[in-house]
Amino acid sequence: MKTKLIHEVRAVKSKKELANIIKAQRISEKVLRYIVAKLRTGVSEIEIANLIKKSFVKYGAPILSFLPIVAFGKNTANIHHKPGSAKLKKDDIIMLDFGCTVNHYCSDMTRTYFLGKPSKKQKKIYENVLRAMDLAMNKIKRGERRAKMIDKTARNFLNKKFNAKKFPHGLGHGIGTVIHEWPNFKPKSEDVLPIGCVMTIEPGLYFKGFGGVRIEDMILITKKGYKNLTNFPKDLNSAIL
Ligand SMILES: [Mn+2]
Repeated sequence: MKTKLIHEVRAVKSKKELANIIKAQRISEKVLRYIVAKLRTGVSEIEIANLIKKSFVKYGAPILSFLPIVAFGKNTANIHHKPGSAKLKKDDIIMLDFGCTVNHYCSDMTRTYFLGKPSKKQKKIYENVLRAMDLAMNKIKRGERRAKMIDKTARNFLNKKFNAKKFPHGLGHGIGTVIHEWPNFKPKSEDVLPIGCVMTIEPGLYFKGFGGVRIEDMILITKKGYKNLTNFPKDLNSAIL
């Protein structure tokens, strides 16, 4: 019998571990609901980031998975934007990426919003990112467990519609007591997803000087396919504020 390496053992979550991840995710969803209601013109990225941190404290999960990403307008083209003094303007794209920990287990979620009716280009970007996500998830549903093939499904679709450089990161990652753990969705990944691991699916498109869209859910890999652990709308209509 092949000895399992520690990262392979760690990837498969017990019921208890899973319950912690889900609890962390539910708290994040509460925070996101509250934050979305606070998105008005004139508010700054830093103010929203601070509000996110405060809300997690209020909901009993003060330890975050990572520092919240809050980006407005052109800043959404920056994958790991550090919240700054930029103020929210009408027609801006808004990117929110955050998560918290419960008993050391992390959650991770990204949503992108439009303050006002999106332009044709904004809409096209959003719809294609969402479609790429769907395609990847359907691939998993149909039994694909090779990380690189799942990444490829989303990547090939986006590369056909846009320049290949516009999706410059992996499709997602394992998540547990650390925010990024094995396995990884990347073009050159040799990882095979074990049943019981929790993965993020987070395609994105980024246009320097214009903005970007990333949408991220967490899924549990199951015998039959997957279970989406994220319970927060992501259809285009829900993304228009
Ligand atoms: Mn992530």
